[in-house]
Amino acid sequence: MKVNYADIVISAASKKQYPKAPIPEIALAGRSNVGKSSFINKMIQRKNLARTSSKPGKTQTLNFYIINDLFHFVDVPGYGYAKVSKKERAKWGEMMEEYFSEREQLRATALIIDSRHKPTEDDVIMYNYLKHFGLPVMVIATKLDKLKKSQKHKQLKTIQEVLEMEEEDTLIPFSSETGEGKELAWKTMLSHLNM
Ligand SMILES: Nc1nc2c(ncn2[C@@H]2O[C@H](COP(=O)(O)OP(=O)(O)O)[C@@H](O)[C@H]2O)c(=O)[nH]1
Ligand SMILES: [Mg+2]
Repeated sequence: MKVNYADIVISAASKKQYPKAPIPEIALAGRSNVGKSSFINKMIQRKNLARTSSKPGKTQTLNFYIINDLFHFVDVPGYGYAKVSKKERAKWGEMMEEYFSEREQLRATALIIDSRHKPTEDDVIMYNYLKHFGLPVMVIATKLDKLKKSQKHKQLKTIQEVLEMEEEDTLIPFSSETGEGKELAWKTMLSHLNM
């Protein structure tokens, strides 16, 4: 996929602000700091359109990106950051529910997981949460460049097993550093978008 055009549409704090254009969407979920923004930047070949930050738990907005005027990437706020107040946590939950339960043009999700570790309890909860909305989930096992070649197979198998991934869902080994997995990620996304 050649990306000729990509831009941020809006950082939305509530439903009222979601883009109205009825174009299909792919949402990206994952733990804070797991590499969501880096994934977007790598996929669209832009160094810093999606902001990568060292301050986890900061963004409490849904960031909508338009790609080639064809579809949206939606960067959903990360989870699992310890230093978040109860109030903020509740607000995050409401944002998730508001988006995932009602967004009609949402076609699939990408759940970004750190390939170096066993999925966390929060990762498992998020996978099941997305499945409960009937969504296809692409599991992106990122930071693969940080694994030794000999560890890759075992780690990928662990991810698949711990999440109890369903047949329809694709596990995609990925690295935002090297670009490994980019083609499979595009192929899978475009099929979910019917493109
Ligand atoms: N080595 C390596 N580092 C990565 C990769 N993806 C993300 N990072 C780093 O992980 C940190 C968090 O990335 P970011 O995209 O901001 O995570 P987000 O909070 O999920 O959006 C940054 O320092 C990135 O440079 C990857 O595939 N390989
Ligand atoms: Mg980010």
